[in-house]
Amino acid sequence: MRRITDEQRAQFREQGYVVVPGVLTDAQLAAARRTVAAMLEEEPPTDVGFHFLWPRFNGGHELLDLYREVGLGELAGQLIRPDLSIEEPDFAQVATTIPPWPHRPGGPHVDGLTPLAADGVPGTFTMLAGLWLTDHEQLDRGNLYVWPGTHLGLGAYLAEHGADALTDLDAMNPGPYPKIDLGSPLQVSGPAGGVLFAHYLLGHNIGGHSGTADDDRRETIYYRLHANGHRGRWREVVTSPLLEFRS
Ligand SMILES: O=C(O)CCC(=O)C(=O)O
Ligand SMILES: [Fe+2]
Repeated sequence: MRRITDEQRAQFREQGYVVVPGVLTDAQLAAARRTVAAMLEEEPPTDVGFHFLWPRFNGGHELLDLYREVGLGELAGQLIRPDLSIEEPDFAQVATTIPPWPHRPGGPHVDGLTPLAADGVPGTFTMLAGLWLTDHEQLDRGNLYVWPGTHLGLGAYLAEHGADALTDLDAMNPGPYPKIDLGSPLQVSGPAGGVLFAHYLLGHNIGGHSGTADDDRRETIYYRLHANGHRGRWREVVTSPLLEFRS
């Protein structure tokens, strides 16, 4: 079982994200790539650019088996308070980017708002976990853009305006993300087999892929993770962004 270091926990708290390298073994990586290839055969991309699949687990799925084998819940659990645990997810996102797709995001977004659920409750969660099935060592290979520290800025904005301001899509247009001081974005990078953990409130967006048609597509498997009890305290969590996290 990999351990998250104090430095990695501090980076997550301050910057809103951390990359933990070497989480998948070569065998797990190869098996996950075969699973994704089979899923993409069923629903192939029709063009360059991003292509997402949203498999639901319904109690059993190869991507749920992968989550369990990798110990992703336990690993993410080392970022949150010891009295909390990570609930098993019931769906994943297979995120691929087919080159060549020159693209730079104009700004960040926050997940779970477009569309809003019928009850108007935003689809908040504790953190995003992204398993990198392809190399992210070079930039512009489909690497995610993040705006470091914006989890704290968005939390402060919501503390001032009230948690329900998260659903004010006019004020959050175009992201959805409010007009707070964003600083400069960066592309997250590292070798295949690593995991990116990102705070729910962290501003982020999909990046371009400047490879040629002969280059590998980018492949990431995202799981949206909730600490137990998250849905009952989402208003507190989004106005106090480190509430669920371990120091
Ligand atoms: O393409 C990615 O890596 C991220 C996509 C994303 O942010 C989303 O689907 O919410
Ligand atoms: Fe997103």
